[in-house]
Amino acid sequence: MSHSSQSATDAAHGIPGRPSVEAPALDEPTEPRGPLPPKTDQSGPATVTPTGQDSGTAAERVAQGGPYLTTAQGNRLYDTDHSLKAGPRGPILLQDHHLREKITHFDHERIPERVVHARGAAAHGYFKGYGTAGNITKAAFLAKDVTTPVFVRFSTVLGSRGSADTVRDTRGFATKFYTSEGTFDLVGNNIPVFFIQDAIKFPDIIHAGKPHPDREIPQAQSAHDTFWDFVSLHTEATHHTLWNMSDRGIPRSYRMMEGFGIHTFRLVNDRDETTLVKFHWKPKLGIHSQVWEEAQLAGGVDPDFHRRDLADAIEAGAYPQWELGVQIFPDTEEQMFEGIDLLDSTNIVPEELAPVHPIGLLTLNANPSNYFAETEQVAFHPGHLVPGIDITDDPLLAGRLFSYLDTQISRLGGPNFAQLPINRTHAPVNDMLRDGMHQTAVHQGVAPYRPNSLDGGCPFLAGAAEGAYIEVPVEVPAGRKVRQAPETFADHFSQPRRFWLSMSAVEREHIIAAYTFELGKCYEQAIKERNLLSLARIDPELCRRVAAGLGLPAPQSPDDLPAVSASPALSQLGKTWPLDGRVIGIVTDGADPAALDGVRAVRHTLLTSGLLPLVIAPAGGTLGSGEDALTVQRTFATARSVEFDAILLAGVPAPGADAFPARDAKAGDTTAPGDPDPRVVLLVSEAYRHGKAIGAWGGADPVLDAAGIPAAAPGVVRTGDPAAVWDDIARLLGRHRVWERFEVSVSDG
Ligand code: HDE
Repeated sequence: MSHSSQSATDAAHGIPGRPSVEAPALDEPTEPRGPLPPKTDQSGPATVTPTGQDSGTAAERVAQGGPYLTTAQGNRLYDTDHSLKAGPRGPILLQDHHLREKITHFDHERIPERVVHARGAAAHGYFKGYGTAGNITKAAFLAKDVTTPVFVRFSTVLGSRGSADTVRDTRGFATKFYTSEGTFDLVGNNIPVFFIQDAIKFPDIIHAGKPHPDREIPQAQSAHDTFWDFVSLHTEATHHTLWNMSDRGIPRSYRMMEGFGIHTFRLVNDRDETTLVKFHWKPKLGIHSQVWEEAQLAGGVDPDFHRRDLADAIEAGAYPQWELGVQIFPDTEEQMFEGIDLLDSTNIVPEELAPVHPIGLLTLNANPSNYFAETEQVAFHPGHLVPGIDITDDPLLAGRLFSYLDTQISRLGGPNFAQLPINRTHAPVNDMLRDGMHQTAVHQGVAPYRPNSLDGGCPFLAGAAEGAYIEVPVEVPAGRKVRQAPETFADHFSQPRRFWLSMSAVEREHIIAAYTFELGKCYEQAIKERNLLSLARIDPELCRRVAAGLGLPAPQSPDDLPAVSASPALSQLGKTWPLDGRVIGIVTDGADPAALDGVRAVRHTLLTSGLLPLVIAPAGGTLGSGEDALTVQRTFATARSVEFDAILLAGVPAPGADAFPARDAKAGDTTAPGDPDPRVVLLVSEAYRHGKAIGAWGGADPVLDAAGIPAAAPGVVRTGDPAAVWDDIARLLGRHRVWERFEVSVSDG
């Protein structure tokens, strides 16, 4: 509201004594208007359950409504920019309730961040069961043609809320299924094993991984002494750490990661037969990673890289999808499968031994409309189960069943967090939980206890026929009370060795480089040496190469390295994948109309194929004119290679220049007039180094030459025809990277 129209409004409202200050008119609305209609993604979880029960009104969810600004008590306000004072230059009056309410509320806007998994991004979606699990579970949401709303939160583990997305870390993959039988949370990770076998060690591993307590550095990193100290002294952490050091620790996108329930769960069908399972999420787009330098650059250039990627893809309609699958094992007394202890969460069962059976499809199709209300306040818990899904005695899972409820009480300020809109179940609630901090329900009746004779005996108890959750009455193994792990938990190296043997040569090179980097960041020599001892027990070549990088002698590997076979399913290479939502940078100087026609044509092809083309030019604005004008989306100043999965160089040299994109000489330049712009050369050389496909037409050779790219370099397509260039690039992109470009000297897997 401009000041001049403000005084007019004041006069109309009869507010005395407001001086009229002449100020330039601001481009703001001067008439109150109703709230904008809600965006399609603002509705949150459905408010009416499949059984017709109201799970919270839409009005409670969208707190702001109506044309006028009010206090929390609903008083309309005439000014929110000036405190109430004794004269314009006088002291502020304590009686200014609006000032105190506004500042007090602001003072308390932050809640404690999650102690782990603080940094996250989330989306709404739905899950459709295939009905293929009916034989092993009675869970209704897995039945054919049942659609269940979901909310999924992805996260890093170690970093604070404001840390970078692309750090080397495990990623959380937590799914809340709002089923008709109650909420089921599958609180998993993108790595199928965990650091520890018993929950009692969780505070220890997290203390070791978090920043050092004296200086609080490093943020969101495992490359420091305390982490590697822990890992070397707790060899059960070797397997998870190896996954972290592999490409799985630096995903390209949340959309391109697997998810795992990790623990073994027990399913029960309607004949009360039980089966043990491990849950897997398989991304439709395949499993892809960044390369380390790219991840580091993205951490600085765009710390929100994964958050942005997820939100942009959903907004563009490239809805990410995952298939839910289960590995199935007989529920035997010893709970072992092919010699693998199913209660030890540092183990996987190779898919070659137990295939993953698909049981449903997850689609994420809506971004949250309020980060705090949804992504921050969502509260997951592995104990949120539905009939048909039960737990096992995995000692890691047991501790989690305690921890998640406990942590929400301090994080969300009391025991009533289930009433927050994002946490509300879509099944009817009829509990006897009363009062407490932040109670928003107005419970009726006088007898919140059972049995009672005052409220007509209500509520009643359900049996199996009415869909009650009844724990599977499994035998509990008898034994002495001990603080002890079973003997089968003692093998910490055969599973890591299997992982190493399953990697392709280029993936092994990445693992070697990651260990060399992380251990190279440690100060204590003893910590490096102890970790080399662990590497020697995984593989002699891995140990020798890392030791060479650290400048330390490589310890001898034992003669009896575990005799395990590779699991080809663990490698990320060797397949081709859909390109939905991939980001393609098209660099042009916009000088030649024919070249722009090529850009338009390729852009159209990309858009209609579900990819995201971004036009990069020397300056912002538009290229060409009229209806065909192209909007510049990135400039040479704002574009950096890490944003793109492939680069296209489009155009011909600007008239009079002998190179593309030509650059005007400026004072202090080391480049000559007509040399390619160094920012474009950097873009291309980084993309090349990171194994990205590069296409060029119309005079881009000087850029490629300046970037040091050889004439016959793999994955660089130079022809005259833009459509042909794109066809080749699309084929290359299906393999994610031009793997041939990476130097490999390790032996092949
Ligand atoms: Fe968690 N974990 N965790 N965790 N975890 C939390 O709960 C904990 C573990 C996982 O997006 C906390 O609400 C213990 C395994 C995810 O909101 C806390 C142990 C797996 C998320 C907690 C584990 C996970 C969490 C912190 C060892 C993969 C983020 C905030 C026994 C299967 C969920 C919160 C979200 C969050 C405790 C181990 C996954 C403190 C004690 C194993 C994805 O309760």
